Amino acid sequence: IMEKSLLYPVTNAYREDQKLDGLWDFKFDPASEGEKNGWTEGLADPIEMPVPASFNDFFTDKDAREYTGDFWYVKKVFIPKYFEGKQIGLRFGAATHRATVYVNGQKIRSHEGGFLPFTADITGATKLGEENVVAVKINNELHRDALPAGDTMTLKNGKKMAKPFFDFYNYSGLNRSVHLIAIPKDNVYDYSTTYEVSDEQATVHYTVQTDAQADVKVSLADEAGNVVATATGSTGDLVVKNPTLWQVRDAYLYTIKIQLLENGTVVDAYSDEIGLRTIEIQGHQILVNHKPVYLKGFGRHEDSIYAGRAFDLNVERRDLNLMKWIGANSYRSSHYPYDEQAYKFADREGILITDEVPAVGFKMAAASFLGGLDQSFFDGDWIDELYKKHIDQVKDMIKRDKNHPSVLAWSLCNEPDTSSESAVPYFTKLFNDSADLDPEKRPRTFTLNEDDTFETSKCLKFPDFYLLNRYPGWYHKWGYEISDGEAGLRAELDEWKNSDIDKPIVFSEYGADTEPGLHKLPSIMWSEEYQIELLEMFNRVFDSYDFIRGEQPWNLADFQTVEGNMRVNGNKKGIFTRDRQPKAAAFYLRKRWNSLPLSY
Ligand code: GCB
Repeated sequence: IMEKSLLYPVTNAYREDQKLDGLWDFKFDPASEGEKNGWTEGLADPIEMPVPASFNDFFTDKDAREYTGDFWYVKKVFIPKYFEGKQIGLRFGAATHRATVYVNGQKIRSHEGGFLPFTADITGATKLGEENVVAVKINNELHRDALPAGDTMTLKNGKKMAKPFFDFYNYSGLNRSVHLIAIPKDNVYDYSTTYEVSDEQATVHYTVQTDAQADVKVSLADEAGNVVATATGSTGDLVVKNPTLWQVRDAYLYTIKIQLLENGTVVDAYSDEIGLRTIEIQGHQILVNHKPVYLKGFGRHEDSIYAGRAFDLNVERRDLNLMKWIGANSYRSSHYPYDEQAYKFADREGILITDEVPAVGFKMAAASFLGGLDQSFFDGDWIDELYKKHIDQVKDMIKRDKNHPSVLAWSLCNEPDTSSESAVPYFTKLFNDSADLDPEKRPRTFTLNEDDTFETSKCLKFPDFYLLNRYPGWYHKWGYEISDGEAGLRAELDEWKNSDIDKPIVFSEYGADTEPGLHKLPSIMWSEEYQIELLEMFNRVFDSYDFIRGEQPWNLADFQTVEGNMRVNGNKKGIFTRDRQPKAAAFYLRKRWNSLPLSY
């Protein structure tokens, strides 16, 4: 079910937003007996668990860290009397991967999808001016018909174990903030904007969504707070003379203020920061405000020590500073939509985001080192069920993130198996069903795995621009063979060049696992020297083709994965360590990126 409103919560004269972060009662429910045992109204002998956080890395015993199944969070929440007459909701930023919400023992709703927000309308279930018991049952199992895709197996000892078809740890829990919100019954539940810009004038075409029979007033103010345009009606235009445009790494934000009026009285208001800018693809160029942009940046993860996949403002602040220091202007929210606060940061810093839905693991063979099978993913009998969840999450991602100036494009999948014909109907549906979701019609794409080449992929007609994930020098043609890796890469790119396709290509993944502090002359794989040599090789290639319009090495920082013989305490392809300190490659990239012009 598509969420009706995904507006970020605010407090103003009409709306209330209280964060319910802090300690919650927590308990594992391996036999799924929570409801039967009355856990909807409170837990006996709970563990105190921080929110937002993944539960995993707090534990010192492995059964708890690896726990797969149902688990519960419970908190007593005081709901003030002055919420009377309002629509009251609990908004979960992310519950990994599926959740059911109860208030005072009453089931309110369920939600599937661990990386997007949902709101439980608890208006009818709450006692005002009293403490209410909020209980959330979460399940973190992985399935082939769910996003991200994987299996859940049962060990001989009866314990369940998650088997991801993807390369990041299955960190679970309430990974983002929980908000108690109260909004007027007659409210603005969504809005959107599209833009036309020139140096002399910008026009914001807006649409406001409301069910109320109310008048709509909209205004736009500059950063100094001066109102520069006003309009009335649920759709209309805001015209700005001599606008300050939102530019890459030179952001400027206007505040849009939407008011609902009934009989001349304001009944609801919502304000948000927007950027005046356009995004287009023209031939093999990516254009922002009609000018070419070359992407420099990273694939990333929401991942840090102690709290796993929890959104952490401190880590995000540090990551943004590292990206600015190194000369980056963009990133991909690999492999799931990040916390909304990340997009607000990027809006403010002029960073471009390729926003990715958690459609990852849609390829059995690529996950073979993780235990995958060698069959075409899209031949599976799980596909219809998976598609429903996939398109649902595409809808919610676009709905949630469409108003951020930082969002450049939508990535609808990471490394799907598109070299078999069975992918074609799936991707035809996916691209048809998502065509009209974004009022700005930003480019849509997905990443092409190593096996999905110019020759083998059956789905090259779908993306507006291409994201290539390529690992010569690491997963094949590694070490001293890297020169053959370079030759192979050039051979593929020559095929793109000689084809009649004229669209931008962005390298969205390439890299080498690197143990910080390991030095070797001459280089050897895993050394800091080898990581630089691999980047140099790719950069030589990028500089030889003008349709390559961006480079985003894998990954900004080292991150946690499942344990296995391919991973030494996680994926070490970070340019920075997991605690966000530079490897030698960071200084190399900084030099290159700070010398490349924006339009390179
Ligand atoms: C990929 C995946 C990414 C992995 C990376 C790697 O192709 O998209 O999730 O972490 O390769 O390092 O193997």
